[in-house]
Amino acid sequence: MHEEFPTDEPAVVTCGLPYANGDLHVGHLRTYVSGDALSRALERVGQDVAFVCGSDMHGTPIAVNAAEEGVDPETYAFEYHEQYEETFPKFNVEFDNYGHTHDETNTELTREFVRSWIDGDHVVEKEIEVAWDAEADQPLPDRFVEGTCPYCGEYARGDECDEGCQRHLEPGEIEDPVSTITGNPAEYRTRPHKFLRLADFQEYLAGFIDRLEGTENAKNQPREWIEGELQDLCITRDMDWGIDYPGGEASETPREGGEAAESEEDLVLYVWVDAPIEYVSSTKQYSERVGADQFDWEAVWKNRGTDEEPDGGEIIHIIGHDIIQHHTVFWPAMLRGAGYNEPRAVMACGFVNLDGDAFSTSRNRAVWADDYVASGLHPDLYRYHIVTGSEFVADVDFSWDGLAERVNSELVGTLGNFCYRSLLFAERNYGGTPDAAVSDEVREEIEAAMDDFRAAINDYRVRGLGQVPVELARFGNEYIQRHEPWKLTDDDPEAAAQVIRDCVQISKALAVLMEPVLPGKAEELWDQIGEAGSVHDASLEEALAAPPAEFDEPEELFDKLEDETVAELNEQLQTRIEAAGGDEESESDEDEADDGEDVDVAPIADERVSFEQFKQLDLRVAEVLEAEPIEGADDLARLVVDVGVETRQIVAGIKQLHDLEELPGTRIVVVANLEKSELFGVESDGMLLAAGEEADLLTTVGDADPGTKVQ
Ligand code: B3M
Ligand code: ZN
Repeated sequence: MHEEFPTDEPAVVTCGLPYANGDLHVGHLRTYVSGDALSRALERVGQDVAFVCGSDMHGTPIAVNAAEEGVDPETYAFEYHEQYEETFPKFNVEFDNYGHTHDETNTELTREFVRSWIDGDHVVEKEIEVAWDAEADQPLPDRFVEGTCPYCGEYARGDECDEGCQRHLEPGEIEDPVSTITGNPAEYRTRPHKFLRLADFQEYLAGFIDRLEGTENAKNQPREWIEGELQDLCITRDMDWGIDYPGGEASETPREGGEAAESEEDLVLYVWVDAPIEYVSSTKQYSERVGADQFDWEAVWKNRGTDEEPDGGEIIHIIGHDIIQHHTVFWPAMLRGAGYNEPRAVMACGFVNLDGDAFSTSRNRAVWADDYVASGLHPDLYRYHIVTGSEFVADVDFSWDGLAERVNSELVGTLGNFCYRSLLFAERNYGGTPDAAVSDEVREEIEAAMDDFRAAINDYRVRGLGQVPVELARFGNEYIQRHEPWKLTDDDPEAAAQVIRDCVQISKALAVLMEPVLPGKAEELWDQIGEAGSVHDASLEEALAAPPAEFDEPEELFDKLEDETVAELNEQLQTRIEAAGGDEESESDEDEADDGEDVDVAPIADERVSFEQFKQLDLRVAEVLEAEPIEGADDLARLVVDVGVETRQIVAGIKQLHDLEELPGTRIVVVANLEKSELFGVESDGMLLAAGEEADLLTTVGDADPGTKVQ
């Protein structure tokens, strides 16, 4: 349906807006680094692209924290906003525009959106029961109340069930509400509120979700919500902090029953109204700064075509997987209701763990952005570690040890090593690039890497962007080893020159290919080859263009991360966690729920089974050959696996938990002698083993062949 990138239309890449609500840690930076890498990659292939974001200034997360600190929310939010603005570039995250939701552009545009919905008759007013704190004599919007999720029974706060089913919760929905202000059980009061009638967009959304590109979780998870009954979305809150509801004429019209409308002055818009609109506002600010002839925000966002043939650019949202519903249900409806274009893609990533466990900001169990900066390590090392550490949709682990391992083997050992040995040899023997033509083999290898790079963009695989250059460098090392040019310089100088010419070309290609994930290091390499200008302005095709004939002696691109450094960094982290150890219970910031805290571990079953009983299970290593979603089923996927003696079809509830396209080739463990069953009309002949709610697949550490018995 969508054309491949690069397209002729301008594109916008956005990242979920950080709440201006506390220090950033390296876990928070995952989406921003991913967005930065993707937008750089799009630029490399010639896509006109703007990378925009901004701070989320409103909402109860900020109001609650500001109140706790005894400052007004505006002062509080601005402090963090400024801090974020300074932090992102330290990780080479270079937004074209970084605004915030409280600025004039966003305030104006948000009001315009809401007025369009009112004009389009998509807004209704209703009296609803909202949680109320009698002692504090105030309403309890969103984070001011906590209780039980009515859908899954988990502990939930205000407007989202972030520790359970991740659903958005409407005001009044939370069960057994307790005020976070006084700790008292909340009461209910009736208040008038405004609602966006999402049901008006049901049919539209059903079509939208079929067109949507991006990651599997973002494309699949919303289906059940869209196909179910769409509740009206409450778009106002009883609060002071936020953008005022733009009642206008509507406020003067009497409501049903003839009674005059209550003043709308006290109502502000729900934070999830003005927050995504900042994506548009930030793009608009960018256009205003550089001029519409250079980047036209309206060409991306505004639909000037027809419903059948909409006209607009490519909108790509990068978010954490806890806010999929907001971006695939509410946001497209909001855009549609205001005559704006829909997102082309939503990419939802997993969380970041620290050394195998959740980050915990209240326990200071975190590597803060500032800690990383203070370590003196190059930002690109972090970028590479986080981008390639796992599939984008899966959780990824950050640890100093993990970082060192990846840096030392892949960046120092493979990428840096190849470039250094090639360029040093070239400079010493030829003063730069030897005069020879690139061999067919090497040209084809570079072309294949360029194809992989384009495919990674079009498949929304940010991880691939980091893997492609390292793979090419691996080839380079193998190539240089195979030809041993140092043995050829005397006996066959022409052959030696040819090999080194190839290696310099690979180095140049590497600079171009690594720019999205390793932009700082790519620039250094570009300089080393004697290239003028910035690799940031180079197109992907430059990978095959001739390098300069002369360059200076190179330096090592990456330094080994020494054991002592890693030990020191680990120790610092440990000391801090221990120092903060006392206040494990203190729950003061919104990240706590995102961070998940410790997992509840079920007690071990009392009843023992005999070894004989265990042996009745025929557990086998299997290799996934195919994996595809089962149409119409929310969670099920159909796998074809090789169990050594034969291939089997297995149905598993992993559709939303894994990127199915990535599974073929994975070794798993299956119960091979389970009774056959039928799920959703598809026969399942076996069962795969997976751990926990996230269905973490069991695999083998070594290379046991398919069919090997697990015992
Ligand atoms: N500020 C942060 C979150 O819920 C929230 C994102 C807004 S994106 C428009 O992850
Ligand atoms: Zn829930």
